[in-house]
Amino acid sequence: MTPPVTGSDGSMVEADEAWHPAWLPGAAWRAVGSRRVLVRGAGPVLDTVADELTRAGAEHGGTVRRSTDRPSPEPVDLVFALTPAELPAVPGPLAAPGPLPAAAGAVAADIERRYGPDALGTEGFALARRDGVTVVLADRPAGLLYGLFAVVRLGEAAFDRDRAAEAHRPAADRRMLDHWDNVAVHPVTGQVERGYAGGSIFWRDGRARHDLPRIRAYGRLLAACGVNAVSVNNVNVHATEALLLTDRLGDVAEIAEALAPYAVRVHLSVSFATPVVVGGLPTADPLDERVRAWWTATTRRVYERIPDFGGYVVKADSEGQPGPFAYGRSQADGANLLADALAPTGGVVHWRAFVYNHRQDWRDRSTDRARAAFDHFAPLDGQFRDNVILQVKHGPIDFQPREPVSPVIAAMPRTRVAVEFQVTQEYTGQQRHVCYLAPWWSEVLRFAPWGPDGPTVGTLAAAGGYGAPPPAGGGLVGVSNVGDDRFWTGHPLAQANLYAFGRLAWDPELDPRTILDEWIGLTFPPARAGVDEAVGDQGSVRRILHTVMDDSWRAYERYTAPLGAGFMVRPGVHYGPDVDGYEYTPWGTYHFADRDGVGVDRTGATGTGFTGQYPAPWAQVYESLADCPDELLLFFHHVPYSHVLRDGSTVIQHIYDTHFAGVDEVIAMRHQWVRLAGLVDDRVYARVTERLDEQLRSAREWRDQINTYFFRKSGVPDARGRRIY
Ligand code: GCW
Repeated sequence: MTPPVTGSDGSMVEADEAWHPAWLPGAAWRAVGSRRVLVRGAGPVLDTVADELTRAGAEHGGTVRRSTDRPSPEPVDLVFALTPAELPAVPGPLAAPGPLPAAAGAVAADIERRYGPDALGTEGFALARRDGVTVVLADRPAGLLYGLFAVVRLGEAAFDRDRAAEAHRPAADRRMLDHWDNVAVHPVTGQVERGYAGGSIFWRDGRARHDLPRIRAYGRLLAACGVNAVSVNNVNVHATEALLLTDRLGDVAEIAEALAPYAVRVHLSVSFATPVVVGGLPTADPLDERVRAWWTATTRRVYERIPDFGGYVVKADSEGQPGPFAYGRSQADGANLLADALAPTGGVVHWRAFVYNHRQDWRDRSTDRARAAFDHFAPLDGQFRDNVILQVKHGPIDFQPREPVSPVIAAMPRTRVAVEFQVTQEYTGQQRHVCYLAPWWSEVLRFAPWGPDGPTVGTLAAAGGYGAPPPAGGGLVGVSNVGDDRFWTGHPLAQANLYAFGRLAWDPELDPRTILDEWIGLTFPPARAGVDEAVGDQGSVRRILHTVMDDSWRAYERYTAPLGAGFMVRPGVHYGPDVDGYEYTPWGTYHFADRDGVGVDRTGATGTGFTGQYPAPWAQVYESLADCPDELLLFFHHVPYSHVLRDGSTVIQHIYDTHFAGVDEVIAMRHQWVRLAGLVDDRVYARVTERLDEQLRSAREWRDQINTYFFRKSGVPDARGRRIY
């Protein structure tokens, strides 16, 4: 049974019919819900912790006591306690007003001994078990919330043996989801731009939906995977959405209030032209005093209404969005204008680095879209205010299934940098294909721009950069894949991408397989207590889901665009193959296939010079045809079809082989999946089955178009004589 969700008005609504519980079904709470719990501390987030525990207790037979209740000699199994910054020895003030079990005091002392003071920060928690009591301590309320979900993840393992005290805190302070939701349905991009999960949970047909139970349930899911910020409207800000900052601020405040109990802060995407389109000023010039005054006053009003407002997200001078270029000003001038307005209240501006010429001439081989972000932003390093976070897409182009890491991430030591991923599957199967993206993101996060001895992208994103003094933190941002669909994400298995994004933002070192395992355990828990999750039906669910999902991103890569080529998709919708769809367009996304070869020469020696934007050793690795990793070959080099890859295969044979193999993998996925009939919720089963049929159809289409295209271009037959059209 799905747990009821407390509406913001305090009423209980039964969620089961309305939406799928994702990774928080009632059964996932069995271990926690059957314990005697003590919660020490007060405040809205602590109330959330206590409410969650109370609800779980009601379902599974446990009890919850608040420290504000009358002291009781009753023993407890699980303690959640806020610690004062100075951790006292028990029984001291930590124990007031009722005595805490001695175990809690001992854990506090252990943590301080092992990690020193302030080990937990604003969101961290300590977890330990001793003397039969599992103890979660935190310095701040959000830490206890994250600690609660950590215990839920552990399940019985949180109670089965002693655990040495361990401090857990997120790598990155900012773990944010950007919604590309429109308030008013846009004639081209609809209610949610690149949304594949129905409508928006926030907006419908020009208005706020006021569906607070659902927004709260969303906040709950986000907290349970570690996300702590959400921007609630599309980065392409149209006329109606521009009003969210002013006339419709109340709608934003309502969302903020619904999410606050789960420690999720709200941000807004704003248009750089708002002073003109909403404020009635003749200009939006960032250096104009009237413009500055307008942003300052407007921002002050936002904070009066939403005191914990996070800040602004801005897409400027990009794909038709207005920006400082119109006034002959730099991107730094633009970002700093908003940063100054936000500074007094502690807000930040997420300024996107996705600036490029989307009206280029395809005949012009010297312009390279991959270069654009670096060319625009690297020279501005050091010019941004401290509360500007430059939000950089993880690859230099645009969320393709394979790209190198953006060189901007390693180019700006004096700028706070956040890395942006696309959880919504625009270019990775649009939530009709199973495509578990954590292995892809993990590769990016583990990439070391200066070679194996240097920091990784994960470290840089968490720290915000690598300059001295260290910047004040960057973050990880994901474009949300959530909509009002019953399963939240259209494809039920795409929930794993949302979950994994949060977990990787919390800890970029986590292994994608481990994350998937966590997600499976939470989402598909045994229906009964006492079931061994490793054997029988439960074991099958786990094994089969791993088989279907672990390698699904690479399978997707195999049956779509080869060797880092990218963008062989149908223009506009970006679903399904269209090899030349973008080849003669102004979008800057070409593959240059001809009868002799394919790929983009981005070398310094003979190409666009993009390789020179990387530091050593990668500049040299990518420049060299011999050293360039095969999976990025066509991103960096134009090669003949006869070029031999590391496995001895030619490029053309590799294209044929991977495309046949990719489709076979989808067939195998489908075979595996049908074994889950009766073992998972019927509605999940039906939805995934239907999507796998489409995935197989689409994969075959990809295989046949790609293979046929390259066979016709090259005239080289498949060495294995398979059918090509
Ligand atoms: O990938 C492209 C998408 C656009 C999107 C843009 C961006 C919101 O096709 O739909 O616009 O990226 O990231 O701004």
